[in-house]
Amino acid sequence: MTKHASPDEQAKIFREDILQGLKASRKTSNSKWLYDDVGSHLFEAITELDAYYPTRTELAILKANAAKYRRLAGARGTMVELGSGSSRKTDLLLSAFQDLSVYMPIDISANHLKASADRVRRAYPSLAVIPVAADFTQPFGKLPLLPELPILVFFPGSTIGNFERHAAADLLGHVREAMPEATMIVGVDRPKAEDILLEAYDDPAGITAAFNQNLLQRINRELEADFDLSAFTHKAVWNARDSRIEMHLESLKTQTVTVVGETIAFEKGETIHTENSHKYCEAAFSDIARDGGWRILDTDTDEDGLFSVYTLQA
Ligand code: AVJ
Repeated sequence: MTKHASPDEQAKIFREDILQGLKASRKTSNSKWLYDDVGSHLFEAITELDAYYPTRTELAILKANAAKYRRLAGARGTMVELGSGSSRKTDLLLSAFQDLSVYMPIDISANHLKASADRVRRAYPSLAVIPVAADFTQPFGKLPLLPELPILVFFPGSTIGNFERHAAADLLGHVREAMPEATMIVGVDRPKAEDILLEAYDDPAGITAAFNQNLLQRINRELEADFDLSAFTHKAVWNARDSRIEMHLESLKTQTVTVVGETIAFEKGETIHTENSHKYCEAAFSDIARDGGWRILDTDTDEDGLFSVYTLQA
């Protein structure tokens, strides 16, 4: 896990990854780079949108099943949260788990992490809050866990859907290696009508567009680049073959951009592929879980079948 990467090392990793993605024949950027401070705040704003159904749907499922998850967490247990994104979901579980001992949020955005850890400490003074700033797509290093306490890993928001299938299985495998006795609760978005999906990822208020375009601003800020934001537009497309929504930034004209001294050429209509959001039915997710060494113990779904929360054990 890159938890000990210094800010300088993080900057180097960002620079090299972005340059490599922009020089590829199909330009890409890992979706984790969307989440700098500004991006994390824009994402929180997305979760409040009417068009963005996943957050409220998952919250309702968690609420309806909180007592069951509490039993799984056990008494005086540890809750490890991967990608401590939405505070509302964390709150819901923490308030239901009154006898929890430790809360360990793991997130790539150190500032976002600090803010959410501070907030949880204020709201739950008797809880030990141990934030870990790390990129959980890398193998876990040693986590400061108390092995004798039961562990519930909470991985909400369909973040798992942002990974390619093999990477999703690898990630689940890393979690199992680090915490083989744990129970895991994973939120996973499901396939549904294309118009609902497109509206959720290209909302009328333009917040998702701003979230996507912030990547170019971030590259301009951190990599001495000169992206003209008005020359790129947000695009969401449904890729039926791979059962995923893709976000792209489309170049509106033929242009060149300078990024850390390198010239990157864009054709008109060429895109940077910035995110995948896979939508899995239970059978598809079960295959990924199995490849990561987990089996589905339980499935909780809303009545419209939009979203599922799976309980996994190794
Ligand atoms: C990070 C998985 C919660 O894929 O739905 C929201 C990110 N991107 N709108 C998703 C996202 C565009 C989101 N998750």
